Amino acid sequence: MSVTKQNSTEKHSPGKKWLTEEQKVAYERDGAIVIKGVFKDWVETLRAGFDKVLNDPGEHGRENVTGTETGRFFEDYCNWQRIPEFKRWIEESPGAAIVGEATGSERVQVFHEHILVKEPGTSKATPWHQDLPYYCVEGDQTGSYWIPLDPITPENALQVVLGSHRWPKLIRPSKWSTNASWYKEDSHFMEMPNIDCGDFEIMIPEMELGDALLFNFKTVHGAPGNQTMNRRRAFSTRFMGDDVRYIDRGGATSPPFDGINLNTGDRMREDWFPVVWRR
Ligand SMILES: O=C(O)CCC(=O)C(=O)O
Repeated sequence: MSVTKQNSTEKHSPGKKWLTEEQKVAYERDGAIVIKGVFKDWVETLRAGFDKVLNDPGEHGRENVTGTETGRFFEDYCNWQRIPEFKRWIEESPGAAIVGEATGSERVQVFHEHILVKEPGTSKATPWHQDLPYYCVEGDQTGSYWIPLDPITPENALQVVLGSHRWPKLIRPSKWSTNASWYKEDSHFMEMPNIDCGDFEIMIPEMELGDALLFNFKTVHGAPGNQTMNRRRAFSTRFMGDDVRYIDRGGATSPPFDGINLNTGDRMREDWFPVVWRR
């Protein structure tokens, strides 16, 4: 059986449940869960797509290591329509179905995918942040995957602050290099608390190849640099469930989605963000 057929069968298995009741409760309570082994057959496919983007970055490709810092921290996003491996993962893997289950949604749309690589010896950390304030969407029924494509250790894994998706206000988004405000008007956001003060429960997931960390767009997350001897590639995809709507944040978001032509409160347009799973 070809890999494509096998993966299609996986996604469309009628009635197949990917999550246990405990995992669904944990997703609601903690805003993040580790899903073990489900994406084993996809690691090679995603690595192939990842290499294509590295060799031919898109318009959003960005180097995060500058000046005297060491290593390389490169990221890029919104390439899935031109990278067949990513398109197949979005349309044929159980990823969208799992987000449907985790969020109790009737339908799931793809928002975008994202790649991140930290080469060995990269000092640059990923600062603690929430993704939602950077996005042109609002909603609670959301799911982002973080799928390592190289073996990871607690030294270079993504870390999440459990329960932070339920904080009463969104955190002020900022430019990672300078901490300058992302938007001109941001008085309605709150400042990031000191996550390392000991008051917060931080999950540092233990993951193997084929595992995924699934987290809510509001869950605070961050990662150290990569001081190991191995590359650390991570592939991510952001999916949107039933209650997700467009919001005009008063400035360019990340990703920017120029020309989206929606008003606050509109459903996300299906020609740009296709429905990839229905219950
Ligand atoms: O891989 C990282 O260091 C950061 C990942 C991240 O922030 C994300 O996927 O939203």
